[in-house]
Amino acid sequence: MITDYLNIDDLLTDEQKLTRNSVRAWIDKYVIPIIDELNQQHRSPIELIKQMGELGVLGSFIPEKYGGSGFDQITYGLIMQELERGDSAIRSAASVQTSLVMYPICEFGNEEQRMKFLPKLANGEFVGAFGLTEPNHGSDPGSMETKFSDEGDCYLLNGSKMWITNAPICDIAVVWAKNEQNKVRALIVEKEFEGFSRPETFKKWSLRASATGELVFDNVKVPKENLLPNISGLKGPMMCLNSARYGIAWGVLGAGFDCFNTALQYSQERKQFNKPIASFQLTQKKLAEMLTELTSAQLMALRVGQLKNENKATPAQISMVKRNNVHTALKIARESRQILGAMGISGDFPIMRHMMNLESVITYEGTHDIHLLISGLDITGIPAFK
Ligand code: TGC
Ligand code: FAD
Repeated sequence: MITDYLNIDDLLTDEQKLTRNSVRAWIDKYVIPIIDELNQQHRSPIELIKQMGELGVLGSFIPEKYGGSGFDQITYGLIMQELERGDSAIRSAASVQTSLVMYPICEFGNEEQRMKFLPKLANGEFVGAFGLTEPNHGSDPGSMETKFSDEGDCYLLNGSKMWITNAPICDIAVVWAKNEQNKVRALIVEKEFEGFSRPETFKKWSLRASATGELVFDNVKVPKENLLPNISGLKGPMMCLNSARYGIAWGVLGAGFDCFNTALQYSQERKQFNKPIASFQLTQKKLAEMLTELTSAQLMALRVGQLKNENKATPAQISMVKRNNVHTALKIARESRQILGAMGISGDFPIMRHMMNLESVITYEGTHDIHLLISGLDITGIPAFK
């Protein structure tokens, strides 16, 4: 098994390695044995989310006084890498909870909101969701139609969100909606609020172990204390996305290395024409290129992690690493599947499952092309979105 060709471990602290190894062991013990079956059954493992709370991987960079683990950004990345080696659905659940629900409450909320919600999100008692995408607005969230009005004693919320991770199982959702002044704000919507429903989206061929759904708001009365006071404008959800996109850049390394190592081992054992298929130059070319690309992706993730720890990572740098690393992992999943021949499509190996998951990962948190345009804007100074 090769996971560290350039001795990147030498650049990590003992605490970072210890945390990574404990998440690795948890994935081996509790996720790997059941993950194919969960995917075959299209079942999301809420019990694993609770266990992740106990393990301390929900809110890993949130301060300890709110129930988080207070880890640095590289540790957060390493955790995401190990979770996604298990399955993108497991990483997704932790990404959403940490970067898209706990982070905005911590960063944009007041102290009462932090104390009320963060400890329960950290220990897995509460599951959170993040509502930005709508049926008519995905890449262009600034045109969202979901809106709320001030009714004096509460806000009245109307609209809907689509393709929302954890929607059917969430206890609370951080929902981005426009107020009467057309400003994007965030409301915490709790599952028992009247008029709030969360239908599940079925028939997915990707992220089958993740509960995806809609958030529908039909005249939902939201108490005024559930508005996040310290953020206004589209930069709010975008700041959350910076954190989640960064985590994805690490996460997909886990899926990519799992595919690579499965293909490596299979190619050493499988014989055709009386020789292991690993002895053919064409197979070696595939393996050598895969490891080179994965190692480059690892270094990019590490460098952006260092910049994030220093509060210097720019949104465009994060877009570049998200785009590059997801694309790399997806290419590696496809190449690895080829190496296994027919066995590559079997649930006895993880490759096809990772490949199907990565088809979502390359679309959510900003599509492959949207991230290219973000890089294009950063390089040229000219926006090409509109
Ligand atoms: P634009 O005019 O460029 O920006 C509006 C305001 O936002 C600010 N901003 C950012 N701030 C911080 N970080 C960023 N990355 C930012 N990007 C933009 C910007 O400075 C501006 O601020 P201000 O103060 O001047 O108003 O906005 P635009 O309408 O032209 O859109 C730009 C675009 C296309 C880049 C952006 O909207 C985009 O990235 N679209 C992709 C949407 C997306 O990523 N959606 C993800 C939904 S959540 C999800 O997928 C979760 S999956 C979870 C899982 O299961 O793991
Ligand atoms: P569209 O925006 O309609 O894009 C369709 C195509 O057009 C893409 O190829 C895109 O690159 C291209 N395109 C769009 N605009 C341009 C342009 N200006 N120039 C060139 N090409 C362009 N969202 C949430 O808010 N919360 C979640 O928890 C969440 N979880 C998700 C889970 C899953 C499994 C999936 C699949 C999605 C999830 N999403 C979530 C939604 C996700 O963020 C969106 O799907 C994504 O942002 C793209 O939006 P869209 O699907 O509407 O595609």
